[in-house]
Amino acid sequence: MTQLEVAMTILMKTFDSYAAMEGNKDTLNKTEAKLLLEKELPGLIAEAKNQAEVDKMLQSLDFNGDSEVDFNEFVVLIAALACACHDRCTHT
Ligand SMILES: [Ca+2]
Ligand SMILES: [Ca+2]
Repeated sequence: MTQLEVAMTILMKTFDSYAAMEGNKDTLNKTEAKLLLEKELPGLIAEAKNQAEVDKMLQSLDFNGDSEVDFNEFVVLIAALACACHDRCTHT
């Protein structure tokens, strides 16, 4: 596999392993989503100043408003983070 393929596989596996912890195994509930962010994206959590901001971040992830984060919604977050990161890395 190429590096990009490996990266995509890791994304899917990471999502699946957290999504399978409780309830619906295809989606992240609030607890699972928070845990994933804390464990896998600690830098992002560190930028949030308080719990309310983390909650807001999680809420903004849930585009269809069903209180769960599905894989599509998760990928949008990752893409947004990658863009922000790319901007920061290439324009400084
Ligand atoms: Ca779940
Ligand atoms: Ca949702």
